[in-house]
Amino acid sequence: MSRFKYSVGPWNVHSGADSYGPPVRDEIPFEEKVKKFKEIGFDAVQFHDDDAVPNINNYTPEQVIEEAKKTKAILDKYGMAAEFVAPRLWFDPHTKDGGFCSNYEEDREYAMWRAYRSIDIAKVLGCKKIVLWLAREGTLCFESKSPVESTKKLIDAINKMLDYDKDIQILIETKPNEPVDRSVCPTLGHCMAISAATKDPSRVGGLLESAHAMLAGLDPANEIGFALAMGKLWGVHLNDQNGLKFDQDKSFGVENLRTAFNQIKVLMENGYGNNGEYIGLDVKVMRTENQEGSYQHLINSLKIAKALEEKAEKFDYEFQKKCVEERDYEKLELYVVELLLGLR
Ligand code: GLO
Ligand code: MG
Repeated sequence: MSRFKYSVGPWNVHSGADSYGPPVRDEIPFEEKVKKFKEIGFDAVQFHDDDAVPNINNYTPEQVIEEAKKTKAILDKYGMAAEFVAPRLWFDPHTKDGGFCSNYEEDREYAMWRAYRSIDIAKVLGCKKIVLWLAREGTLCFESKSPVESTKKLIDAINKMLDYDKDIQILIETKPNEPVDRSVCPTLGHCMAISAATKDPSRVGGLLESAHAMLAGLDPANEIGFALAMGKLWGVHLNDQNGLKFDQDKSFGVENLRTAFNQIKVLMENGYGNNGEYIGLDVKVMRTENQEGSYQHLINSLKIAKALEEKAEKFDYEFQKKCVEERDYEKLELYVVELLLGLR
């Protein structure tokens, strides 16, 4: 029995198209995904605004709310909650040079329209969390934008969201690069500084994705610990990554087992989940997988995460204390590896 509740987004089951090739699997309808997520053992679904309301641009704000109710009915049918809504500010032509920090006022207004609609949708789906993965907020060409102005524009956009609704919480999902070269808000440290600069820091926190931390050259378990110390870790996207490459979204724990263990361990030690937080798994199946394998990465990631929960339960804190007293960290390190190898 897991102590955590787990969540997943519809984009985590996809047809396999990438920058280098077309789809290799069939698209699966949203409702079928929700049904399967439930069967696999998930408790909640994560949304982009246009996952909840496809073709969102075609609707008035009132119509968006009506459309969102259809999605809510599907969640209710399968007993699934909604964890968050994230405006997808990287697909639409208006956002090709960023949303909130775009150089063009019209595009910034469009980004705010999507942010407000995301808040409206969250209300209908029964959640308070708005996630900002700031995909294109940054530069491809450094001199095209001022890093000072971009940071201020981001704070301004968050302030407007906080004003729009008094209940919502904003979670910045930090990432250092991709698709931009240099991101405005690359790490949770930056996120905390942005939070402090907004009009209501108590409603602005972070979401840590393992792979994004690794792309910034950081240990995700440490990033998790930092945000927990600030009382601002309100979401996680656990996954894995083989070094400094493109964002791989590999199954949790398959490349870096020890830091995967430590991510779970730090979450457990600090009561993550006690305020209703979910462990989100932002993983993608390999392109080589066939149609039947469409959910295999989710099944595997859940299995690994739960196995690591058990390992963390077994962690011998007395032994750890003794090693620290003796300052014998070699002994402690061997202990951890033996625990993970099943030798303990
Ligand atoms: C990509 C991000 C992306 C977000 C999602 C929700 O690198 O991890 O998958 O998590 O859009 O904000
Ligand atoms: Mg993510």
